[in-house]
Amino acid sequence: MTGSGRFVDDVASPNCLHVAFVRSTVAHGRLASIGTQAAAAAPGVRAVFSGEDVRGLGELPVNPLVDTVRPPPFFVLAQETVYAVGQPIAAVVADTLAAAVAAADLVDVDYGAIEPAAGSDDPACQAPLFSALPDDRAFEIAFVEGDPDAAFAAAAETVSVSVDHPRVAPFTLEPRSIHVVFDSGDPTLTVWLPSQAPQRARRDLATILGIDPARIRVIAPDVGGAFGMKASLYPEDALVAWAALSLRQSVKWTAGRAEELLAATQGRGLSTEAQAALDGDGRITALRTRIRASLGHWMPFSGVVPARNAARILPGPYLVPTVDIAAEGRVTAQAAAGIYRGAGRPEAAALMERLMDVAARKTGLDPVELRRRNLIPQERMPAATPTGEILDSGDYPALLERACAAADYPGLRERQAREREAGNLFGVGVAFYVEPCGVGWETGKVRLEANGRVTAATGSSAQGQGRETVFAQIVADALCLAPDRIDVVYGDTAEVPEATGALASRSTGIGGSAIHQAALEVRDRAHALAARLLQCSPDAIALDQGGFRADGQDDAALDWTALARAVATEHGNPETGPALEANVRFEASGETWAYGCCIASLTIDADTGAARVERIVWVDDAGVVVNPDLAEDQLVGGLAQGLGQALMEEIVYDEDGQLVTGSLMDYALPRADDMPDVVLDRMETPALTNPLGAKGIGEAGCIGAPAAILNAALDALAPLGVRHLDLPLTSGRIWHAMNDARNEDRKR
Ligand code: SMO
Repeated sequence: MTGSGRFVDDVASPNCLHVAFVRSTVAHGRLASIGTQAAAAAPGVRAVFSGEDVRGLGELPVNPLVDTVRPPPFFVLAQETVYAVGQPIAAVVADTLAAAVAAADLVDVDYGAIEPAAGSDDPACQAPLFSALPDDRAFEIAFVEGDPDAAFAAAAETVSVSVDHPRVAPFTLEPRSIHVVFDSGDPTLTVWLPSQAPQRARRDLATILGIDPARIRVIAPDVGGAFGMKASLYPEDALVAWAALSLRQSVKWTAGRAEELLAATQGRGLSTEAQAALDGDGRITALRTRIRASLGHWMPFSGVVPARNAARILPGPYLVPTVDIAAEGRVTAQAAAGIYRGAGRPEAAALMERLMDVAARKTGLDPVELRRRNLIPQERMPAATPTGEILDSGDYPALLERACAAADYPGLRERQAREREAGNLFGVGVAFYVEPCGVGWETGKVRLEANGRVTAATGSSAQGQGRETVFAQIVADALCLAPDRIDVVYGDTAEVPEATGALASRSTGIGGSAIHQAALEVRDRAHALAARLLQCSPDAIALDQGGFRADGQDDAALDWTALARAVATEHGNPETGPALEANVRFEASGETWAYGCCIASLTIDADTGAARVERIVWVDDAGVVVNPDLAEDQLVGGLAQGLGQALMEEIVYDEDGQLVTGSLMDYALPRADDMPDVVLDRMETPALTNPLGAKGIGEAGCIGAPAAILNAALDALAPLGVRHLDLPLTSGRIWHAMNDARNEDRKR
């Protein structure tokens, strides 16, 4: 905001070279030849690299969450074949960016005969599919619980829905960037990289380059948004690091906007369908679901996550005993699909919430009443789900009632009746959602410095969420200190060698708990030290804002500055150690699940089909909230992205595999004036899996809001007989749906 941030592209190093990539202009082709001579001879050019130069490099590890995953090969630069438009084919390294870009234009790529190879023709993958890879199925996932066939045979009613989620662009304000500093006098390669997981980036880069991770230091300075898109290493990153090693000189690259649309990972791209069996009371007895993911031509580290999340989250917040859930990922001739804010959670929510509304229509029950009958009751918490998850805590029915009260749901339905009477299209959409917040561990280090300030080093990296503020609060609370006395550091493998990183809404719950425990450990050791210095029993002293104080001795306090001085004096004392420092690796005892409910009200212009979301009333339960202002901002920011997905965002490839939405002229991002009124409320049910009781909140806006908006749009159009809408809900799509329904009507 003030211009004082320091992003990777701001980092300067002497004699740094610049890279420009030559990218495939076709979705599938055999590389007959790559003419690099003219480019190599151009002014300022140091090297032109192509596939053959990087043939021996290693592959990017893919998270083995699905142990049978078969990722397509990872190419730093294309080898004999190109698999998607935008795939890097060659890299020009030059003294200036302008020289690199100009020379890249001179590289002459002959694609030979372009024959679309026979690949999957599965229309559900929504892609032009020219996959020439031997197996276009990279993974399968299945969950079966109970006897689905019997449950469906016994059903009083069955309903089915399908929801396809087009791919969307994560669109971080700061594009991808990497700056590799090579210093011949220093065996360590310093890699400036805006990564959510700098420690994993270091490991993966070492794997690809075939060098010792100890030779790499990754630093993520200020990061201008990530949203999952900056969680994995990219082919371009590997090339830049390899080029620095090969040329023994610093090298940098920053993606342009168009390159991001073309070659950054994209989100969603899941097509989903489901059937539900209902008993005579409107309770879902069984769920059958098929999920298909279009993966693109390579897999980032978390490539299986969206489909896996969507599958394992089902049946969401509802009590459904019997399930048959299958998911698969297919390689397609597109940019790689990766995790993006929500990562499977929005898809699970949309599917269940569509089913709820369709079931309500079929049974004649109000959509809220139907949800009431199906939500997991509070007394069942913690609840085991049919996919093997444990929903740790929460009161789903209470939150639903709270959302209905906040939205004046009965009032909305009355208004709807009036609007319909007047010939207006007005819809109300309810969406309940759950937000699993990650498993595993994170590191935290708290140290009392000699000057009395406190350093808190966390493995939870930061991308603009306000991490420093929240983590300083956590440490301040534990140490009875003002937050401005605490310096929060992160994102540097030299400071924090081991970490998981900022993913899956886990940072406050897991990373915050690590830092909280480290702070408590420092506090306890300081307490013992203070007792010794004040010459009294530990029971006789207490910590307050002024420091440690013996009972009844108001003036004789030992504050943190005095303690720091004492520690420095006693340097080498085995009891206090060289510094008052605690290192913690906190492992959560399980996954915590945030949840919430959005109620959207929306109008549709009957002439143009333009949908306008008027208002979203939203109750979220993220467990114990450390900083309410930042929590609200996470919700609203996520909502803006969720609104974009629901109403306008869509990556489009044509049937030749060309990217149609390659610029902001063609790819619609929501703007300030698209935002509805947002009314927020919250519940705070502590998480059971971490000592802070915190759940996640970062992805909620992308999860609940799109499903509520989709339901609201279909609710608005229900009188016309429109039963299905594809996302995003552009005016053109809605207009066509209305028109088709009217024509159907006329035929009847
Ligand atoms: S989509 Mo998140 O960065 O796990």
